Amino acid sequence: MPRPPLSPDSIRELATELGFELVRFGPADPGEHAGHFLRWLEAGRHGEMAYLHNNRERLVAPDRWRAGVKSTIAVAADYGGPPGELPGGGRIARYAVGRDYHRWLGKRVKKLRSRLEDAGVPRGTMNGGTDALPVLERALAVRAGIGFLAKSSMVISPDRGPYLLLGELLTGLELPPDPPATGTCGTCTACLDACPTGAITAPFEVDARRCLSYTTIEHRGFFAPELRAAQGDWVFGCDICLEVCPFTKHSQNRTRTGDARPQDLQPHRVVETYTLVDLLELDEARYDAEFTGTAMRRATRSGLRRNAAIVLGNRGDDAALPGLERALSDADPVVRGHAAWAIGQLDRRHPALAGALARETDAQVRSEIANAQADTGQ
Ligand code: B12
Ligand code: SF4
Ligand code: SF4
Repeated sequence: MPRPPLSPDSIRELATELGFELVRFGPADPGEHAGHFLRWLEAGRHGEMAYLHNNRERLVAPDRWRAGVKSTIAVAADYGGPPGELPGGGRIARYAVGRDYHRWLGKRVKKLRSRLEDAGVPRGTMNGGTDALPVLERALAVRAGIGFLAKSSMVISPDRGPYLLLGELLTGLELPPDPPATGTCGTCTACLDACPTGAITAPFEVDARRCLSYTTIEHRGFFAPELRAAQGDWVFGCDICLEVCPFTKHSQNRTRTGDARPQDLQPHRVVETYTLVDLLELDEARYDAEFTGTAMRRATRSGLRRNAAIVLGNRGDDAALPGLERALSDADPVVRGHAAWAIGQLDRRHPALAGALARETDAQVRSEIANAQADTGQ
């Protein structure tokens, strides 16, 4: 059995020096979490995230794609902080406010790997990343004792709370497993009660198709009108089930603002400067030049513009009408359709809707315009 060239304590120290708030050792397989994941897929709760279904065999058994893997070095970064808000309104989930975590956290995990290699762990025997490997990161983190599995399906650290980004290094080293984290949800149901879409269908069960983090980020194209109103002010992702959680007070970055925050967590320029109308009118060149390096890029330009239209409709501010009217002539049918919905929320008799219907040729957009004009009793 290969033994670590470094003691487990020195591995922990190295990882802590690199800035990880939590470092724990556990098995390199998801154990009993695998069955739950497979049932979740079978129920179709992954929606259009086909990569989860296509990679299911690798996800539930890392030794199928990495022979000899024995342990996980599970790491977590506490990213809690003030709400992410665009100037003039429109909310961004906290994890996406700063630099893209795939970059800064991913780089940190790679650094840990190269430090361990420098210390004698054979090169090429470890795989690491954050949201980059075909693994169930929450399962590995729970099994390593980073946190407990909460009713919101988040991994919550009793010491740091729910605002944790997870990463891991899978290794062939035998590392002594850490004990499970203490803490449970107890009788609390705050996240189930607060979720605006009912996406937490039961404790520990999230139907991704209803989660705003899915509809605003992963879902392409049009989405169900009843979920648009529930989106409220959220332009990208949603933090409600974390915000209402009593464990949130344990996040040690929660109250740090401005320069007191770690640099990677400081708001990206686009979050500080873009208004909802700027986002609605985002062109390809600015999207490429200004959104590179943000997690928001994942939603695609069309998705960000669609989300901005929905939030403008939800905010009910007539000042958004000129921008929404321009969007009725946009080249992207998804933007046209959601702009029509938003105008309908503000004023269903608005003449721009009739004008748009007269020239519109796309069947789905035509139906959006007709629905926007319909008397819904508002
Ligand atoms: C797909 C995905 C999503 C989907 C689906 C989320 C979901 N709850 O299923 C969507 C797009 C909705 C999403 C949303 C968010 N996500 Co996400 N997402 C993922 C991803 C890529 C895969 C997760 C997955 O496989 N889901 C399927 C479900 C079934 O598995 P699971 O979420 O791991 O949940 C476990 C439990 O359900 C458990 N389980 C449930 N019941 C029971 C019962 C028993 C007895 C047992 C043993 C286990 C068990 O089994 C599962 C496996 O452990 C991971 C990265 C990764 N590769 O793991 C990030 C990840 C889970 N997401 C993350 C984050 C931060 C978020 C958001 C907070 C982002 C935001 N603010 O907008 C929200 C949170 C919403 C929520 N309440 O879950 C973090 C979670 C960190 C943490 N502390 O838990 C991850 C780990 C990314 C990372 N590297 O940090 N996400
Ligand atoms: S992220 Fe928002 S929509 Fe998704 S489960 Fe949590 S509260 Fe519900
Ligand atoms: S809000 Fe309550 S039920 Fe939900 S995750 Fe936090 S402690 Fe658990």
